[in-house]
Amino acid sequence: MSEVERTFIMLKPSCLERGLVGEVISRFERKGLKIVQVKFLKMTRRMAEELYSIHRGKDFYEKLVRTLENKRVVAMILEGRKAILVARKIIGATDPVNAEPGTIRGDLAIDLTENLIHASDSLESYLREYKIFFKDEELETL
Ligand code: FUP
Repeated sequence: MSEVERTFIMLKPSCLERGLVGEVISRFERKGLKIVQVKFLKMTRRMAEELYSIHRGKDFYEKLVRTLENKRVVAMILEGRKAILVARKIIGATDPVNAEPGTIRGDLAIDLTENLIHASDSLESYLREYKIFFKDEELETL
């Protein structure tokens, strides 16, 4: 069975505000992951709630949704060998304080909620999350 898979990545508003879009995308490309699709878009409250639906009810949920609501993000689909696991390793631990140097969060972030980037953590998450941002026909490779 092929190990090639896809993953969903979202560069958070803080990543755009700090001018780190190129730096972050370049780290994935240098690793060997291919960009299948990429787009800038403005997040609605509904999209933010859907992306973080597993955290609904937690004390940080409202703050988390507000960091995305009506803000510009970059959504993308990456492809490569074990892409879901590889992207999570490149990103580093959720809390940038614990993220290892050499990872995106370890090198470039310090705030927990504004930790620059989101990446699907499982195939199940990927299949749910990419649909919030992309139509299937947008992901067909030519
Ligand atoms: P991750 O998949 O690494 O983005 O991490 P989680 O799904 O656990 O968390 C989702 C987002 O909630 C993270 F980007 C950071 C934020 N968060 C907080 O703001 N406070 C917390 O206590 C935990 C997570």
